[in-house]
Amino acid sequence: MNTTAAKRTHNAETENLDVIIVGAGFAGLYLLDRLRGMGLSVQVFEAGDGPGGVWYWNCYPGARVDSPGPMYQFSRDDLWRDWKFSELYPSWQEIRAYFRYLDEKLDLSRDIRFNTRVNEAQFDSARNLWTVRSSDGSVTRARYFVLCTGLGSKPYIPDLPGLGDFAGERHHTALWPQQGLDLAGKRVGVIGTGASGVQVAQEAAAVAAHLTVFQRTPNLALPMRQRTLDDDTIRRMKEDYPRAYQKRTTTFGGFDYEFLEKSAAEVSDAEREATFERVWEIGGFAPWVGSFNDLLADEVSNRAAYDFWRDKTRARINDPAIAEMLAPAEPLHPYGAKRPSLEQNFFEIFNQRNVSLVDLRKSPIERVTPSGIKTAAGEHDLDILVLATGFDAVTGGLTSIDIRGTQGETLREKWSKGVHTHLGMASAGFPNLLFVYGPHSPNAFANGPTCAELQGDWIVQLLDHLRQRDFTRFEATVPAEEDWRAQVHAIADTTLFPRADSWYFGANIPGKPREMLSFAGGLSTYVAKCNESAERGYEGFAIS
Ligand code: NA7
Repeated sequence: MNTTAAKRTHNAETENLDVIIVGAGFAGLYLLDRLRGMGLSVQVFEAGDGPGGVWYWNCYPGARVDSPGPMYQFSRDDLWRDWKFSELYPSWQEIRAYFRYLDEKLDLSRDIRFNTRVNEAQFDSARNLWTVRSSDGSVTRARYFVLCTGLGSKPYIPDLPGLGDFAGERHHTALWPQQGLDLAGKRVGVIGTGASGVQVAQEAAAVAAHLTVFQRTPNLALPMRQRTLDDDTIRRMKEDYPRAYQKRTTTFGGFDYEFLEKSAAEVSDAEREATFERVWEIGGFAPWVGSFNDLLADEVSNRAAYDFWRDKTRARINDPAIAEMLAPAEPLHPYGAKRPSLEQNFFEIFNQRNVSLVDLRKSPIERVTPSGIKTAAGEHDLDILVLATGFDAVTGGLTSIDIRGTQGETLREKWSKGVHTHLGMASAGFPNLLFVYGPHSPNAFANGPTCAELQGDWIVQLLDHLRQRDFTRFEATVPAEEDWRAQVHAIADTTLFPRADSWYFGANIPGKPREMLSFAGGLSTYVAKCNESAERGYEGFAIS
């Protein structure tokens, strides 16, 4: 490997880098810092104008993370000692400030080319190098190509008839104007009630002349229990950070708590109810991945959790007809089988006179008109249309780059017949290519920074292993990826996840194969399997 700095001329050919990384979010920045620390030459390409990954793009009103701030950071103590988030669940503004802090502290930007989108990458088998072409016209070559594009980097905009005719402001949540957009006094429509729709609706309800929420599937949203953190609270919380950061590497979700060691089926009715109450009071994802260990696998236990959620939620909604739309008597899918959002006052906003809810299952959108949305039940006049319609999640960030391996086909073509990876980090036919937080890793079920660190550490070790032995090429084998795919699917089949149409299965994108995209066996189990492969000399990889 070339350990001296390579030439980095823009709009020119740059040879002999060790590593090209795409994406300057948690995963890309962690690897940049670690790989530079090994003495490797690294270039990061980032389409946004600053670091932060999703937090560069998602600047819509109310955008905030669903993980508690202490968990939503790197665990290195020189990076958390001086840093503080002022709220338990930080806003996009504070997360961006955290990324600026990381940038200054670790001097990251000098190796990041912002406003530059990677369009194409081609593997050169004769030289074991990737050639990467970017939107600024540059051509860059490196031995290793690492994609840190995150699970939500390709926004999904549904093909609604007349969408282009809308005369007002229309924005997808992840393509929100960087200068902001004032919703005050406006007639705002929000299509979609996932994490983004819930957050933007809460903000819009407070200031809009009228807010219309267009819901296709009710969100079984959980109480965020947001709170501001004063200095004293932060100081006390920090005393526990070392334990919490250690703990988060050993759990299912990469948080500092775990499923209970009990099933809902084995306890008395009174204990079950008391436990549901306790995790409800904790809030956040505790009622999802900190509750009974059979909730996501056993139908009866799952139904008990749904009924508890439904009754708590309905009690907050005045109009019984609206309550039935938001929290139906009979669930549309198992509890927790689609990702629950965290909400602050989402259900109460529907008690306001300036907020209305449209059930798209009963009255589908017929077309978007210049003045608003026409559904089967009537017309809704709007000044601003918010498309909170989600992402071509998990795979979209990878398949939207034209990545060509040794078989002549692109990654997109290969995965159009079903995603194949080994350990959720590499794919046969694409040597020296790695991805973090990608398909068949625990991404959807794991806290981002924890996953970035643990997968990042594994990648650092792999590249060090290759360097120590003067190897220049590794590649996942076909049998290994067939086996990993079978494991990912087999684990999913023991759960209730397949019973919902969710982005976990690609079911939100028309034409996308319906298959489990995430490893649902838990982050700690996943890391153990990755380490097992490493201990056996990177079993499942051909190395030369
Ligand atoms: P999500 O969670 O994918 O939510 C998208 C929402 O948009 C969801 O409610 C969809 O309804 C709805 N949707 C999508 N297409 C349509 C059409 N054509 N008509 C009506 N409604 C539609 O995306 P988010 O941005 O909220 O969150 C993504 C993740 O980012 C989040 O989970 C965190 O991990 C961070 P559906 O449920 O499919 O019926």
